[in-house]
Amino acid sequence: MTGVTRRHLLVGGGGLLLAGCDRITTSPTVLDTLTLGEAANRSAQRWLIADRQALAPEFTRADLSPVFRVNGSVRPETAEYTRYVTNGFADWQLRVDGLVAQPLALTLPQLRYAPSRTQITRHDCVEGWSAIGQWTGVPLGLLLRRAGLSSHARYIVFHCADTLLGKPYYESIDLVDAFHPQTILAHSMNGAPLSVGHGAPLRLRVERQLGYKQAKYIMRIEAVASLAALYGGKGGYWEDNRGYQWYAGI
Ligand SMILES: Nc1nc2c(c(=O)[nH]1)N[C@H]1C(S)=C(S)[C@@H](COP(=O)(O)O)O[C@H]1N2
Ligand SMILES: [Mo]
Repeated sequence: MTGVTRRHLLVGGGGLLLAGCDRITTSPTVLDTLTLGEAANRSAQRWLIADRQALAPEFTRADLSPVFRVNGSVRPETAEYTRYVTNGFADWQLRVDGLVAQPLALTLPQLRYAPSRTQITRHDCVEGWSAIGQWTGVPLGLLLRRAGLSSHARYIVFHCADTLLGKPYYESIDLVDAFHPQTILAHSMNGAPLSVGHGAPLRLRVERQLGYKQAKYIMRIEAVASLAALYGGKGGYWEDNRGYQWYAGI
């Protein structure tokens, strides 16, 4: 896919709006007919979009935390997941479906050999701890483009292998975060395959958000137009059950 199409996907209508905004605010005749409120709204929107696309800070190997806590689920307890662990995820496949032209089923070797990004970032958990780790994985945007994301899709949902207090763990992000350059499906941490504790075989890194959005044990990725029909309807396990914010930006 070309850079132009990618950019279009990244900024969507926002890019068009910003172009129009520049023209409008430099034209005195049009400025006269605008209320102050409308101009202020456009300006605020410009800053909001720019802010969502900014990169999270990246660190060096010297900054890696000697201990990176394992938190939440440490090992999904289903028979299916136990079988995956026993055979080294040889028959595991990531499904990508929902509002896509071409649903995908990808093996771990396919994901490992796909183009990848490595980043050293700080993970911030709402419970009050942070840790710096190195993550390697496939940019989510790349997979979504390969699957032919529909123009009706608004959210990307991550279905996980584990349950907490009997409820399935899931999370979701919007397309700005899905196509953010640091949003990857990590298969490796600190240069080694992801451990079970940290979410083997695949976990999300969405670096502009808090720890609970970093879904571990991803089994299926679903593109949807609305979050309302999924589980509690609020877009994630913590959002449904604990009232956490859906957008956990940092
Ligand atoms: N599937 C799944 N993903 C999850 C969790 C979980 O319990 N299950 N916990 C979340 C929380 S609250 C945090 S802080 C991080 C912890 O990641 P870590 O175990 O690699 O430190 O994973 C997040 N992703
Ligand atoms: Mo967390």
